[in-house]
Amino acid sequence: MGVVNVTPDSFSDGGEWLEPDAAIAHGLELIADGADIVDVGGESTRPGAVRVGQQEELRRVGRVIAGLAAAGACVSIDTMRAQVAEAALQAGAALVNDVSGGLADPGMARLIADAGVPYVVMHWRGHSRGMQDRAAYRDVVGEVRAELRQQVDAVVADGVDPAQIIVDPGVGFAKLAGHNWALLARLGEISRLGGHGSPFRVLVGASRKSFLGRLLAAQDGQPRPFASCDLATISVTALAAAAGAWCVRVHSVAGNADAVRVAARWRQAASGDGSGQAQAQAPARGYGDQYGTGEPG
Ligand code: PMM
Repeated sequence: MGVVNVTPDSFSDGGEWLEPDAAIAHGLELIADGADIVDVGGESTRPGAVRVGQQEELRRVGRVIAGLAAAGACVSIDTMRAQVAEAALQAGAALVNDVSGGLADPGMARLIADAGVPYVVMHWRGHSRGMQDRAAYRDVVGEVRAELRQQVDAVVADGVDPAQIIVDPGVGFAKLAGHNWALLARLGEISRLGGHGSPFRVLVGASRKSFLGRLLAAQDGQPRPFASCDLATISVTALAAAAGAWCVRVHSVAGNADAVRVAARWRQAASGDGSGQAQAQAPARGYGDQYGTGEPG
């Protein structure tokens, strides 16, 4: 999944794709680089971000989604608002990526239930402003699993088909670096929340996030700038994909698409392909099928 943030203030690409034609061209570039899905967002969720108004969010994403969908791209809308998701689906989006996992807008689950589209439910403890104050856990994997399960239960109770749900541990959302690493290292447990036909497909959004820059800090302690964290992102992608993640959300696609293909071949070999002859499968498309559907990842 390649990212197009149509925002002035996103962490790594804020301001770059505010102009619709530039955003559309960038989305098509991500597809050409190997993305199966382009995730379009009009509201930054970086720690401390202030919310954007609904009309402005709609204005930012509308033309971009319509342009990408018309060009044949599989588009996801990154929004917490049901009305933005609805307009995006009308404009041609095929998937809704809700970082609040149904908690920010009580109308979201009903919309998803009616639309019958894939729905990303991310672990979330509240809006970006003040979010890091909530990064307190005694057992981060256990608590994230329990809270994510509650979010899933709530949207299913509102009519969402469990088979359409993709879960996401919410890397960097009310999490400190150690929390992120613990969740990444135990992705299999995130997929197995119990109930509703679990295991769920898992999406991971670690791309260029600050815990990578902090890991790779210089000797003087200066975190590595996000623009130099793409190789670290690719490493996370390889490990997450090898662990069975369905999808990774990334800003720069080419190296990550290669990593997904390597991981797919790795998994194939691990699952008993003893021939030693098979080639790595050509397309990244359709990868990530551990949890069942064969939809694009
Ligand atoms: N992270 C960001 C935005 N949307 N969606 C999902 N499902 N998971 C994430 O981890 C996620 C997301 C923030 O990243 P950016 O502003 O750097 O693109």
